Amino acid sequence: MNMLFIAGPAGSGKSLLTSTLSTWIERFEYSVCKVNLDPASELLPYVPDVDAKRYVNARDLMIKRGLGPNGALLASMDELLNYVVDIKTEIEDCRADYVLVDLPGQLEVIAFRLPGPRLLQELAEGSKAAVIFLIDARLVSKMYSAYALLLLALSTTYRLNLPMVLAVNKVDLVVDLTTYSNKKLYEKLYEALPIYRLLSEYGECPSVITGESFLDVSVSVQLCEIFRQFIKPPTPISAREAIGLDDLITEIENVVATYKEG
Ligand SMILES: Nc1nc2c(ncn2[C@@H]2O[C@H](COP(=O)(O)OP(=O)(O)OP(=O)(O)O)[C@@H](O)[C@H]2O)c(=O)[nH]1
Ligand SMILES: [Mg+2]
Repeated sequence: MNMLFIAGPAGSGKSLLTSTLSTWIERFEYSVCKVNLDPASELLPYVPDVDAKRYVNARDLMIKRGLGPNGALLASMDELLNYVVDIKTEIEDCRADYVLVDLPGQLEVIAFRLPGPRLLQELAEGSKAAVIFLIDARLVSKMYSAYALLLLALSTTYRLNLPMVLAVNKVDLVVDLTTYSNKKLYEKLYEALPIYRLLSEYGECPSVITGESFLDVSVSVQLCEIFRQFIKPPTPISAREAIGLDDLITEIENVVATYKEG
């Protein structure tokens, strides 16, 4: 069983990817279990096989405990930990080749507080697991925002302690996909999105950030070198147009195969 946690900032396309990727995987005769782990989700673009909202509903907690939306989500994740065995049993009962876990968009509750990483670790135990970290293509159209999102992705990996595949989603919004071919797409993205210049091996780090305004150029150069050591250029995808999903699965298979538990 491959357990893929779909993470990323709010609105990056996690739920739509859960839907599109499951349809795409099923076409290859593999079975998929779709898990909604967002207790605050309202409308989902797929029918979950396992739904955290059956156990904990953030909206109900808001009303019952007089909490605001953020506090209710934090409280929901604490509550969910009490049901981790039930959720895991439901997932195992799916007996699926792939489990796609759609996570809440508030990265704070997933990665930066105690219950999130614990919940994911317990669900992942015994499976081959990886995190797909989605970045909205429109948010990395400037070099400084590419830095910020890569730092966020790296810190999320450290907190979750799971292998990660980085994907830039919504590429349909930044490049014209009508003449789509893999090579052309990468060329266009290299021009359109600085994150590809930053992470590709063409051009040394100092030349890549020339002309950009940074708080500290030497730190930025060092960070660029660190990024290149740990992060491959992200897989470009469009959850809406079902583009790049074959490359995404290949990347996932690669990181899962090289990952050693513990
Ligand atoms: N054009 C385009 N729109 C997309 C793509 N992926 C997602 N969207 C849209 O982006 C919006 C947010 O998508 P969701 O799937 O709800 O994003 P999410 O990450 O699950 O959002 P939260 O759970 O609220 O954090 C929706 O309007 C989607 O239709 C894409 O590849 N291309
Ligand atoms: Mg969602």
